[in-house]
Amino acid sequence: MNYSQLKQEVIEYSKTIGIDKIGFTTASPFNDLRNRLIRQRELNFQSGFEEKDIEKRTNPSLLMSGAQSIISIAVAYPSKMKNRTISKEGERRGIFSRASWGLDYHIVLRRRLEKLEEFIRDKVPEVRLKSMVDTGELADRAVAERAGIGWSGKNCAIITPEFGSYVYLGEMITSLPFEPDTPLEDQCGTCNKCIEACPTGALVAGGQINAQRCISFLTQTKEAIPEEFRNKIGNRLYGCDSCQTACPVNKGKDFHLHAEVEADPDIAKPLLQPLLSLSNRQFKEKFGHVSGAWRGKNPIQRNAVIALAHFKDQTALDDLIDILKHDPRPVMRETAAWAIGKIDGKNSRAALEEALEKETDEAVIFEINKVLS
Ligand code: B12
Ligand code: SF4
Ligand code: SF4
Repeated sequence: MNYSQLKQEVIEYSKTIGIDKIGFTTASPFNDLRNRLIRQRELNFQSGFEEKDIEKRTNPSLLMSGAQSIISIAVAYPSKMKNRTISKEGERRGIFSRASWGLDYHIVLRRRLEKLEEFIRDKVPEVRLKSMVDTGELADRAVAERAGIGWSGKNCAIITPEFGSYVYLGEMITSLPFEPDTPLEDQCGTCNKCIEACPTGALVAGGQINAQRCISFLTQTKEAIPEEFRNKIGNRLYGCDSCQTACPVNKGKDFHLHAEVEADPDIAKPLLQPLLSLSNRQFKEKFGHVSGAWRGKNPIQRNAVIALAHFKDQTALDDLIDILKHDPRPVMRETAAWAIGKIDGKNSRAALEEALEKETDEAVIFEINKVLS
Protein backbone atom coordinates (compact mmCIF):
# COMPACT_ATOMS: atom_id res chain seq x y z
CA MET A 1 0.00 0.00 0.00
CA ASN A 2 1.30 3.44 -0.94
CA TYR A 3 0.41 5.48 2.16
CA SER A 4 1.65 8.76 0.82
CA GLN A 5 -0.70 8.38 -2.17
CA LEU A 6 -3.55 7.36 0.13
CA LYS A 7 -2.87 10.40 2.29
CA GLN A 8 -3.22 12.64 -0.78
CA GLU A 9 -6.45 10.89 -1.75
CA VAL A 10 -7.82 11.38 1.79
CA ILE A 11 -6.90 15.08 1.67
CA GLU A 12 -8.58 15.52 -1.71
CA TYR A 13 -11.68 13.62 -0.62
CA SER A 14 -11.94 15.63 2.63
CA LYS A 15 -12.35 18.83 0.59
CA THR A 16 -15.39 17.38 -1.16
CA ILE A 17 -17.25 16.58 2.08
CA GLY A 18 -17.03 19.92 3.84
CA ILE A 19 -13.81 19.49 5.82
CA ASP A 20 -11.97 22.80 5.73
CA LYS A 21 -8.62 21.67 7.06
CA ILE A 22 -7.06 18.27 7.63
CA GLY A 23 -3.81 17.29 9.28
CA PHE A 24 -2.00 14.09 10.21
CA THR A 25 0.01 13.14 13.28
CA THR A 26 1.37 10.00 14.85
CA ALA A 27 -0.47 8.07 17.55
CA SER A 28 2.42 8.46 19.97
CA PRO A 29 1.58 9.59 23.54
CA PHE A 30 0.92 13.28 24.32
CA ASN A 31 3.47 13.66 27.10
CA ASP A 32 3.41 17.47 27.50
CA LEU A 33 -0.36 17.38 27.64
CA ARG A 34 -0.22 14.64 30.29
CA ASN A 35 1.85 16.83 32.61
CA ARG A 36 -0.35 19.79 31.85
CA LEU A 37 -3.54 17.89 32.69
CA ILE A 38 -2.05 16.67 35.98
CA ARG A 39 -1.05 20.24 36.86
CA GLN A 40 -4.45 21.67 35.91
CA ARG A 41 -6.15 19.07 38.09
CA GLU A 42 -3.86 19.83 41.03
CA LEU A 43 -4.67 23.53 40.72
CA ASN A 44 -8.43 22.80 40.45
CA PHE A 45 -8.36 24.70 37.14
CA GLN A 46 -10.41 22.08 35.28
CA SER A 47 -14.08 22.45 34.40
CA GLY A 48 -15.09 18.90 35.28
CA PHE A 49 -16.35 18.36 31.70
CA GLU A 50 -13.03 16.82 30.67
CA GLU A 51 -12.56 13.05 30.41
CA LYS A 52 -11.24 11.99 33.84
CA ASP A 53 -8.80 9.28 32.75
CA ILE A 54 -5.57 11.15 31.95
CA GLU A 55 -3.86 7.99 30.64
CA LYS A 56 -6.62 7.45 28.09
CA ARG A 57 -6.57 11.14 27.18
CA THR A 58 -2.89 11.10 26.38
CA ASN A 59 -2.20 7.63 24.99
CA PRO A 60 -4.14 6.83 21.79
CA SER A 61 -2.97 3.20 21.90
CA LEU A 62 -5.16 2.68 24.96
CA LEU A 63 -8.20 3.73 22.90
CA MET A 64 -7.56 1.53 19.85
CA SER A 65 -5.13 -1.33 19.58
CA GLY A 66 -2.76 -0.97 16.65
CA ALA A 67 -3.15 2.83 16.60
CA GLN A 68 -0.52 4.32 14.29
CA SER A 69 -1.74 7.76 13.26
CA ILE A 70 -4.41 10.36 13.95
CA ILE A 71 -6.22 12.43 11.35
CA SER A 72 -7.33 15.79 12.71
CA ILE A 73 -10.12 17.73 11.00
CA ALA A 74 -11.35 21.31 11.31
CA VAL A 75 -14.64 22.78 10.13
CA ALA A 76 -14.95 26.57 10.00
CA TYR A 77 -17.99 28.39 11.40
CA PRO A 78 -19.20 31.96 10.94
CA SER A 79 -18.33 34.81 13.28
CA LYS A 80 -21.04 37.17 12.06
CA MET A 81 -24.75 36.46 12.05
CA LYS A 82 -26.67 37.05 8.85
CA ASN A 83 -29.96 38.96 9.36
CA ARG A 84 -29.02 39.71 12.94
CA THR A 85 -31.95 40.47 15.25
CA ILE A 86 -31.73 43.67 17.29
CA SER A 87 -32.10 43.74 21.05
CA LYS A 88 -34.24 46.74 22.04
CA GLU A 89 -36.00 48.09 25.08
CA GLY A 90 -38.81 45.79 26.16
CA GLU A 91 -37.58 43.16 23.69
CA ARG A 92 -34.18 42.27 25.08
CA ARG A 93 -32.27 39.38 23.63
CA GLY A 94 -29.63 36.98 24.92
CA ILE A 95 -26.81 35.48 22.89
CA PHE A 96 -25.49 31.97 22.29
CA SER A 97 -21.77 31.90 21.54
CA ARG A 98 -20.74 31.31 17.94
CA ALA A 99 -19.80 27.66 18.49
CA SER A 100 -23.49 27.05 19.25
CA TRP A 101 -24.98 28.63 16.14
CA GLY A 102 -26.74 26.32 13.73
CA LEU A 103 -26.79 22.54 14.02
CA ASP A 104 -24.88 20.94 16.91
CA TYR A 105 -21.29 20.63 15.72
CA HIS A 106 -20.98 17.12 17.17
CA ILE A 107 -23.44 15.99 14.50
CA VAL A 108 -21.83 18.14 11.78
CA LEU A 109 -18.33 16.75 12.38
CA ARG A 110 -19.40 13.17 13.06
CA ARG A 111 -21.15 13.06 9.68
CA ARG A 112 -17.94 14.13 7.98
CA LEU A 113 -15.82 11.68 9.97
CA GLU A 114 -18.21 8.86 9.08
CA LYS A 115 -17.85 9.66 5.39
CA LEU A 116 -14.09 9.80 5.74
CA GLU A 117 -14.11 6.42 7.53
CA GLU A 118 -16.15 4.94 4.70
CA PHE A 119 -13.72 6.33 2.12
CA ILE A 120 -10.70 4.86 3.90
CA ARG A 121 -12.42 1.50 4.53
CA ASP A 122 -13.22 1.28 0.88
CA LYS A 123 -9.50 1.56 0.07
CA VAL A 124 -8.20 -0.53 2.99
CA PRO A 125 -10.88 -2.98 4.13
CA GLU A 126 -8.82 -4.35 7.03
CA VAL A 127 -8.18 -0.88 8.52
CA ARG A 128 -9.08 -0.04 12.13
CA LEU A 129 -10.51 3.44 12.79
CA LYS A 130 -11.94 5.31 15.78
CA SER A 131 -13.40 8.80 15.44
CA MET A 132 -14.34 11.34 18.08
CA VAL A 133 -15.53 14.92 18.47
CA ASP A 134 -15.39 16.80 21.76
CA THR A 135 -16.87 14.05 23.94
CA GLY A 136 -14.17 11.50 23.14
CA GLU A 137 -11.18 10.82 25.37
CA LEU A 138 -8.59 12.71 23.33
CA ALA A 139 -7.87 16.43 23.73
CA ASP A 140 -9.01 17.67 20.31
CA ARG A 141 -6.79 20.76 20.52
CA ALA A 142 -3.63 18.88 21.37
CA VAL A 143 -4.23 16.54 18.43
CA ALA A 144 -4.94 19.47 16.08
CA GLU A 145 -1.85 21.33 17.26
CA ARG A 146 0.44 18.36 16.64
CA ALA A 147 -1.22 17.67 13.26
CA GLY A 148 -0.42 21.19 12.05
CA ILE A 149 -4.01 22.46 11.94
CA GLY A 150 -3.16 25.58 13.92
CA TRP A 151 -1.08 26.88 16.77
CA SER A 152 -2.19 26.89 20.37
CA GLY A 153 -3.04 30.52 21.22
CA LYS A 154 -2.68 32.34 24.51
CA ASN A 155 -6.49 32.19 24.65
CA CYS A 156 -6.05 28.37 24.63
CA ALA A 157 -7.75 28.07 21.21
CA ILE A 158 -6.29 26.38 18.16
CA ILE A 159 -5.82 29.21 15.69
CA THR A 160 -5.63 28.41 12.00
CA PRO A 161 -4.01 31.00 9.74
CA GLU A 162 -6.92 30.56 7.28
CA PHE A 163 -10.04 30.63 9.49
CA GLY A 164 -8.74 32.02 12.74
CA SER A 165 -9.92 30.13 15.83
CA TYR A 166 -13.51 29.82 14.62
CA VAL A 167 -13.10 26.13 13.81
CA TYR A 168 -14.59 23.01 15.33
CA LEU A 169 -12.20 20.13 15.82
CA GLY A 170 -12.49 16.37 15.59
CA GLU A 171 -10.21 13.43 14.91
CA MET A 172 -9.85 9.84 13.80
CA ILE A 173 -7.35 7.35 15.16
CA THR A 174 -6.18 4.98 12.41
CA SER A 175 -4.12 1.83 12.16
CA LEU A 176 -2.34 3.20 9.07
CA PRO A 177 1.20 4.67 9.16
CA PHE A 178 0.45 8.03 7.52
CA GLU A 179 3.35 10.48 7.30
CA PRO A 180 2.84 13.12 10.06
CA ASP A 181 2.50 16.83 9.21
CA THR A 182 4.60 19.53 10.84
CA PRO A 183 3.12 21.64 13.66
CA LEU A 184 2.75 25.37 12.93
CA GLU A 185 4.83 27.98 14.66
CA ASP A 186 3.26 29.93 17.49
CA GLN A 187 2.26 33.31 16.07
CA CYS A 188 0.99 35.02 19.23
CA GLY A 189 4.29 36.79 19.81
CA THR A 190 4.06 39.64 22.33
CA CYS A 191 0.30 40.08 21.87
CA ASN A 192 -1.77 39.72 25.05
CA LYS A 193 -5.13 40.99 23.84
CA CYS A 194 -7.12 37.89 24.79
CA ILE A 195 -5.78 37.86 28.34
CA GLU A 196 -6.64 41.56 28.72
CA ALA A 197 -10.12 41.04 27.22
CA CYS A 198 -11.16 38.15 29.45
CA PRO A 199 -13.88 39.59 31.71
CA THR A 200 -13.13 37.33 34.68
CA GLY A 201 -9.35 36.89 34.54
CA ALA A 202 -9.84 33.22 33.66
CA LEU A 203 -6.77 33.24 31.42
CA VAL A 204 -4.24 33.13 34.23
CA ALA A 205 -1.27 32.91 31.86
CA GLY A 206 -0.73 32.56 28.12
CA GLY A 207 -2.37 29.24 27.18
CA GLN A 208 -3.48 28.47 30.72
CA ILE A 209 -7.08 28.74 31.87
CA ASN A 210 -8.72 28.50 35.24
CA ALA A 211 -11.92 27.00 33.85
CA GLN A 212 -13.71 27.60 37.15
CA ARG A 213 -13.57 31.33 36.38
CA CYS A 214 -14.39 31.03 32.68
CA ILE A 215 -17.78 32.47 31.70
CA SER A 216 -18.20 29.75 29.11
CA PHE A 217 -18.02 27.20 31.93
CA LEU A 218 -20.18 29.23 34.31
CA THR A 219 -23.01 29.51 31.76
CA GLN A 220 -23.07 25.70 31.62
CA THR A 221 -23.26 24.99 35.35
CA LYS A 222 -26.48 23.96 37.04
CA GLU A 223 -25.94 25.73 40.36
CA ALA A 224 -26.44 29.42 41.14
CA ILE A 225 -23.63 31.48 39.62
CA PRO A 226 -21.39 32.99 42.34
CA GLU A 227 -22.23 36.67 42.76
CA GLU A 228 -18.79 37.95 41.73
CA PHE A 229 -19.41 36.64 38.21
CA ARG A 230 -23.07 37.58 37.70
CA ASN A 231 -22.42 41.13 36.52
CA LYS A 232 -19.82 39.83 34.07
CA ILE A 233 -22.10 37.37 32.31
CA GLY A 234 -23.93 40.18 30.48
CA ASN A 235 -26.49 38.77 28.06
CA ARG A 236 -24.60 35.53 27.38
CA LEU A 237 -26.96 32.55 27.49
CA TYR A 238 -24.36 29.98 26.55
CA GLY A 239 -20.60 30.22 26.15
CA CYS A 240 -18.35 33.23 25.77
CA ASP A 241 -16.42 34.53 22.78
CA SER A 242 -14.54 37.48 24.27
CA CYS A 243 -11.04 35.96 24.06
CA GLN A 244 -11.70 35.10 20.43
CA THR A 245 -13.30 38.37 19.30
CA ALA A 246 -10.34 40.23 20.87
CA CYS A 247 -7.85 38.21 18.85
CA PRO A 248 -6.33 40.17 15.94
CA VAL A 249 -5.98 36.98 13.89
CA ASN A 250 -9.77 36.62 13.94
CA LYS A 251 -10.40 40.17 12.75
CA GLY A 252 -12.34 40.07 9.48
CA LYS A 253 -12.56 36.27 9.57
CA ASP A 254 -16.14 35.27 8.84
CA PHE A 255 -16.70 32.11 6.84
CA HIS A 256 -20.08 30.94 5.64
CA LEU A 257 -19.03 27.66 4.08
CA HIS A 258 -21.65 25.27 5.50
CA ALA A 259 -25.40 25.80 5.60
CA GLU A 260 -25.74 23.59 8.73
CA VAL A 261 -23.71 25.94 10.95
CA GLU A 262 -25.48 29.15 9.90
CA ALA A 263 -27.29 30.82 12.79
CA ASP A 264 -31.04 31.14 12.94
CA PRO A 265 -31.07 34.63 14.53
CA ASP A 266 -34.18 33.95 16.57
CA ILE A 267 -32.52 30.91 18.15
CA ALA A 268 -28.92 32.14 18.42
CA LYS A 269 -30.09 35.52 19.77
CA PRO A 270 -33.48 34.77 21.30
CA LEU A 271 -35.88 37.09 23.12
CA LEU A 272 -35.25 36.74 26.85
CA GLN A 273 -38.70 37.03 28.37
CA PRO A 274 -40.38 34.25 26.37
CA LEU A 275 -37.47 31.97 27.35
CA LEU A 276 -38.45 32.15 31.01
CA SER A 277 -41.73 30.28 30.62
CA LEU A 278 -40.71 27.53 28.17
CA SER A 279 -41.60 23.98 29.19
CA ASN A 280 -38.98 21.25 28.75
CA ARG A 281 -40.76 20.10 25.61
CA GLN A 282 -40.96 23.59 24.13
CA PHE A 283 -37.28 24.18 24.92
CA LYS A 284 -36.30 20.94 23.22
CA GLU A 285 -38.40 21.75 20.17
CA LYS A 286 -36.85 25.17 19.72
CA PHE A 287 -33.28 24.72 20.94
CA GLY A 288 -32.76 20.92 20.99
CA HIS A 289 -30.64 20.89 17.82
CA VAL A 290 -28.00 23.40 19.00
CA SER A 291 -24.92 22.34 20.97
CA GLY A 292 -25.66 24.90 23.69
CA ALA A 293 -28.77 22.96 24.71
CA TRP A 294 -26.79 19.99 26.03
CA ARG A 295 -27.39 20.86 29.70
CA GLY A 296 -31.14 21.34 29.19
CA LYS A 297 -33.24 24.44 29.78
CA ASN A 298 -32.38 25.22 33.42
CA PRO A 299 -28.96 26.88 32.95
CA ILE A 300 -30.24 28.85 29.93
CA GLN A 301 -33.25 30.15 31.89
CA ARG A 302 -31.03 31.08 34.84
CA ASN A 303 -28.74 32.95 32.44
CA ALA A 304 -31.77 34.67 30.87
CA VAL A 305 -32.66 36.05 34.33
CA ILE A 306 -29.10 37.37 34.71
CA ALA A 307 -29.29 38.91 31.21
CA LEU A 308 -32.55 40.72 32.06
CA ALA A 309 -30.81 42.16 35.13
CA HIS A 310 -27.91 43.21 32.93
CA PHE A 311 -30.33 45.20 30.75
CA LYS A 312 -32.16 46.50 33.87
CA ASP A 313 -35.31 45.53 31.99
CA GLN A 314 -38.23 46.99 33.96
CA THR A 315 -40.72 45.16 31.75
CA ALA A 316 -39.38 41.87 33.09
CA LEU A 317 -40.08 42.65 36.76
CA ASP A 318 -43.50 40.95 36.85
CA ASP A 319 -42.05 37.77 35.34
CA LEU A 320 -39.13 37.80 37.78
CA ILE A 321 -41.41 38.32 40.78
CA ASP A 322 -43.51 35.45 39.54
CA ILE A 323 -40.39 33.25 39.39
CA LEU A 324 -39.36 34.35 42.89
CA LYS A 325 -42.75 33.46 44.31
CA HIS A 326 -43.67 30.36 42.37
CA ASP A 327 -40.74 28.68 40.59
CA PRO A 328 -40.01 25.29 42.19
CA ARG A 329 -36.26 25.63 41.41
CA PRO A 330 -34.28 27.36 44.21
CA VAL A 331 -31.54 28.41 41.73
CA MET A 332 -34.13 30.28 39.67
CA ARG A 333 -35.65 31.94 42.78
CA GLU A 334 -32.22 32.96 44.08
CA THR A 335 -31.16 34.41 40.74
CA ALA A 336 -34.53 36.17 40.32
CA ALA A 337 -34.20 37.81 43.77
CA TRP A 338 -30.78 39.12 42.76
CA ALA A 339 -32.09 40.33 39.40
CA ILE A 340 -35.04 42.13 41.01
CA GLY A 341 -32.57 43.91 43.28
CA LYS A 342 -30.54 44.99 40.26
CA ILE A 343 -33.50 46.23 38.27
CA ASP A 344 -35.59 47.95 40.95
CA GLY A 345 -35.17 46.60 44.46
CA LYS A 346 -36.68 49.72 46.02
CA ASN A 347 -40.06 49.50 44.35
CA SER A 348 -40.16 45.74 44.64
CA ARG A 349 -39.90 45.61 48.45
CA ALA A 350 -43.49 44.47 48.97
CA ALA A 351 -43.06 41.57 46.54
CA LEU A 352 -39.72 40.60 48.06
CA GLU A 353 -41.14 40.66 51.60
CA GLU A 354 -44.10 38.61 50.52
CA ALA A 355 -41.82 36.02 48.91
CA LEU A 356 -39.62 35.98 52.02
CA GLU A 357 -42.53 34.96 54.23
CA LYS A 358 -43.07 31.73 52.33
CA GLU A 359 -39.45 31.01 51.33
CA THR A 360 -37.75 28.02 52.95
CA ASP A 361 -34.50 27.73 50.98
CA GLU A 362 -31.56 29.26 52.84
CA ALA A 363 -29.73 30.60 49.80
CA VAL A 364 -32.88 32.28 48.50
CA ILE A 365 -33.66 33.78 51.92
CA PHE A 366 -30.09 35.10 52.07
CA GLU A 367 -30.40 36.67 48.62
CA ILE A 368 -33.77 38.32 49.38
CA ASN A 369 -32.47 39.73 52.66
CA LYS A 370 -29.44 41.11 50.85
CA VAL A 371 -31.67 42.98 48.43
CA LEU A 372 -33.98 44.22 51.21
CA SER A 373 -31.09 45.57 53.24
C1 B12 B 1 -13.52 21.01 28.88
C2 B12 B 1 -13.68 21.89 27.68
C3 B12 B 1 -13.99 23.22 27.91
C4 B12 B 1 -13.92 23.86 29.28
C5 B12 B 1 -12.42 24.12 29.63
C6 B12 B 1 -11.67 24.83 28.49
C7 B12 B 1 -10.16 24.68 28.52
N1 B12 B 1 -9.50 25.68 27.93
O1 B12 B 1 -9.61 23.74 29.01
C8 B12 B 1 -14.78 25.13 29.10
C9 B12 B 1 -16.24 24.83 29.46
C10 B12 B 1 -14.34 26.35 29.89
C11 B12 B 1 -14.68 25.31 27.58
C12 B12 B 1 -14.86 26.53 26.95
C13 B12 B 1 -14.72 26.72 25.59
N2 B12 B 1 -14.59 25.75 24.65
CO1 B12 B 1 -14.29 23.87 25.08
N3 B12 B 1 -13.78 22.07 25.31
C14 B12 B 1 -13.52 21.38 26.37
C15 B12 B 1 -13.06 19.96 26.00
C16 B12 B 1 -14.23 18.98 26.20
C17 B12 B 1 -11.82 19.46 26.75
C18 B12 B 1 -10.72 20.54 26.86
C19 B12 B 1 -9.54 20.11 27.71
O2 B12 B 1 -9.19 18.97 27.77
N4 B12 B 1 -8.91 21.09 28.38
C20 B12 B 1 -7.74 20.87 29.16
C21 B12 B 1 -6.61 21.77 28.64
C22 B12 B 1 -5.42 21.62 29.60
O3 B12 B 1 -6.24 21.31 27.36
P1 B12 B 1 -6.63 21.98 25.94
O4 B12 B 1 -6.86 23.43 26.04
O5 B12 B 1 -7.75 21.17 25.33
O6 B12 B 1 -5.32 21.66 25.09
C23 B12 B 1 -4.21 22.54 25.03
C24 B12 B 1 -3.44 22.72 26.30
O7 B12 B 1 -3.39 21.48 26.98
C25 B12 B 1 -2.10 23.12 25.76
N5 B12 B 1 -0.96 22.70 26.56
C26 B12 B 1 -0.56 21.47 26.84
N6 B12 B 1 0.55 21.51 27.58
C27 B12 B 1 0.87 22.81 27.75
C28 B12 B 1 1.92 23.41 28.41
C29 B12 B 1 2.01 24.80 28.40
C30 B12 B 1 3.13 25.46 29.13
C31 B12 B 1 1.02 25.60 27.71
C32 B12 B 1 1.12 27.09 27.66
C33 B12 B 1 -0.05 24.96 27.07
C34 B12 B 1 -0.10 23.58 27.09
O8 B12 B 1 -1.97 22.52 24.49
C35 B12 B 1 -3.19 21.93 24.10
C36 B12 B 1 -3.46 22.24 22.64
O9 B12 B 1 -3.66 23.62 22.43
C37 B12 B 1 -12.71 20.15 24.47
C38 B12 B 1 -12.97 18.94 23.59
C39 B12 B 1 -11.92 17.89 23.76
N7 B12 B 1 -12.32 16.64 23.93
O10 B12 B 1 -10.74 18.17 23.74
C40 B12 B 1 -13.58 21.39 24.05
C41 B12 B 1 -12.97 22.39 23.08
C42 B12 B 1 -11.57 22.69 23.54
N8 B12 B 1 -13.79 23.58 23.29
C43 B12 B 1 -13.95 24.30 22.23
C44 B12 B 1 -14.58 25.57 22.21
C45 B12 B 1 -15.02 26.10 20.85
C46 B12 B 1 -14.78 26.27 23.40
C47 B12 B 1 -15.23 27.74 23.54
C48 B12 B 1 -14.69 28.69 22.50
C49 B12 B 1 -16.78 27.74 23.50
C50 B12 B 1 -17.39 29.09 23.78
N9 B12 B 1 -17.51 29.95 22.77
O11 B12 B 1 -17.80 29.35 24.89
C51 B12 B 1 -14.72 28.08 24.97
C52 B12 B 1 -13.30 28.64 24.95
C53 B12 B 1 -12.70 28.83 26.33
C54 B12 B 1 -11.18 28.83 26.27
N10 B12 B 1 -10.58 30.02 26.22
O12 B12 B 1 -10.55 27.77 26.26
C55 B12 B 1 -13.29 23.66 21.01
C56 B12 B 1 -12.00 24.41 20.65
C57 B12 B 1 -11.85 24.76 19.20
C58 B12 B 1 -10.57 25.50 18.95
N11 B12 B 1 -10.49 26.12 17.78
O13 B12 B 1 -9.66 25.53 19.75
C59 B12 B 1 -13.07 22.17 21.53
C60 B12 B 1 -11.85 21.49 20.97
C61 B12 B 1 -14.34 21.40 21.13
C62 B12 B 1 -14.32 20.99 19.66
N12 B12 B 1 -14.23 19.71 19.40
O14 B12 B 1 -14.37 21.81 18.76
N13 B12 B 1 -14.33 24.15 26.97
S1 SF4 C 1 -14.27 32.21 27.08
FE1 SF4 C 1 -14.62 34.24 28.05
S2 SF4 C 1 -14.33 33.94 30.25
FE2 SF4 C 1 -13.51 32.11 29.19
S3 SF4 C 1 -11.34 32.55 28.94
FE3 SF4 C 1 -12.32 33.31 27.08
S4 SF4 C 1 -12.84 35.47 27.52
FE4 SF4 C 1 -12.34 34.50 29.46
S1 SF4 D 1 -5.27 37.69 21.13
FE1 SF4 D 1 -3.08 37.75 20.66
S2 SF4 D 1 -2.18 36.49 22.28
FE2 SF4 D 1 -4.35 36.03 22.26
S3 SF4 D 1 -4.56 34.25 20.96
FE3 SF4 D 1 -4.86 36.05 19.64
S4 SF4 D 1 -2.82 36.50 18.83
FE4 SF4 D 1 -2.52 35.12 20.54
